[in-house]
Amino acid sequence: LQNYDGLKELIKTEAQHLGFSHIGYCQPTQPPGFEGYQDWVNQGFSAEMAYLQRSDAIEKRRDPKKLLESVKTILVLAMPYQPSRQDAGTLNHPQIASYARGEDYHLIIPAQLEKFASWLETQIKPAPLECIPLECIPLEYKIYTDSGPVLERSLAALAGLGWIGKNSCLIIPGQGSFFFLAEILLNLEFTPDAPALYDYCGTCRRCIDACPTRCIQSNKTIDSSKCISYLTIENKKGIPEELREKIGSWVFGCDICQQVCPWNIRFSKQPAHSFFQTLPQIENFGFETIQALDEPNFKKTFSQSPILRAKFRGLKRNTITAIGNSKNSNLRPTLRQIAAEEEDPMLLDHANWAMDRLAGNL
Ligand code: B12
Ligand code: SF4
Ligand code: SF4
Repeated sequence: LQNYDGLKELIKTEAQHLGFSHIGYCQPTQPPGFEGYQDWVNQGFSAEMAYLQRSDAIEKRRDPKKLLESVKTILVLAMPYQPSRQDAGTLNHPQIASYARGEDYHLIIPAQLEKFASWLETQIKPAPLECIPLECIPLEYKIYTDSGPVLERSLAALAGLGWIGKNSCLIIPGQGSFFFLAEILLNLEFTPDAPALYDYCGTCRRCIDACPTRCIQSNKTIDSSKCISYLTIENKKGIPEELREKIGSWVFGCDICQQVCPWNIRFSKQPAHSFFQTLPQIENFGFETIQALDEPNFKKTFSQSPILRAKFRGLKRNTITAIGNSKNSNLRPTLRQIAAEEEDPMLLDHANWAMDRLAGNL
């Protein structure tokens, strides 16, 4: 079978040109973290994210050939985004996770991956006269970025990109963890990279100690049911009362366990590409903005933003909670008005809680 290692340098240059800072190759075998993943799901740590629990999808995570039968190599790519400059501890402004401050990566990265695949096709296509029938296989590929049953962090470690930190994020030496992962499954043979067997967390446990809800477990996994990122994005119900205070001012996602990481403090740098520039509607989002929004307005305002995933109801719930935590008594009239007009029992419950908290009763 033909090996395409001769293209590796060109591939690296093209990937960088498209915004990917790092790239690694691995074989489509069972990812090293698969058994850990199964345990994690079985112990209920995936909370109510049903897409992580479906047995057919679990089987696809185990065996990438179930995603693309002809796969020979998985290319794992990292695309950096801009870490937010906001002060992590601030209570007087709603906080939005860095990854969600720019245009939605689910819109940007697939387009870049498709461009990459088209380019690769031109590189492997032999000139018509050189074509020996058996070797002239057309390119087959599948692309993923947070969009399918793929164990992205495990594959990235297997492809040598970096190590899994105690906060469960993949960390690239000299780069940190503020990046997205993406994969291209290819029917082309490449020599795999050496897996990242190092672990530079050492005795550090800053992320574990800084996590407001103490949801980072000792085996580099998260109890999602307590993670602010889960509670403010994926969770469609009310935020459990005992956790509302811990949410602080986070209204979408949470960066704390990455912000305190020495590998981010020391190394995270401005990405070369500016895909994820903060959108004006994110920059301008204040506590009171929520009052001026309704469902259609929300959809229009955040049509290009990852925030759409929380839905209007989720963003409103989170913002009400954050107002409750703000210690800003000037926001009482805002809460009072929300409570007076609110018909949704879940949101009304949060508004009443927030009024009590702002009044210093909780
Ligand atoms: C579900 C999910 C969540 C859940 C659960 C998170 C979690 N830690 O499990 C919630 C909603 C909480 C979440 C939050 C966030 N997420 Co998320 N999430 C995912 C998703 C869809 C699946 C993750 C998963 O399967 N978790 C279950 C655990 C058990 O699996 P795992 O995290 O892959 O961990 C494996 C490795 O640790 C491996 N392992 C452990 N030790 C070792 C050692 C070696 C040598 C090897 C090879 C492997 C290995 O075993 C584990 C099991 O397989 C992935 C995309 C994907 N398809 O993979 C994005 C993803 C992990 N999320 C991402 C991001 C950016 C975030 C947030 C930063 C967003 C935010 N700011 O709010 C936070 C970070 C929270 C945190 N500390 O993890 C990025 C992470 C990039 C990175 N640098 O790691 C991903 C990869 C999306 C992407 N394509 O970029 N997320
Ligand atoms: S994202 Fe926030 S809540 Fe979740 S593990 Fe990290 S610090 Fe804890
Ligand atoms: S804060 Fe420390 S323990 Fe946590 S991921 Fe970073 S280096 Fe590892």
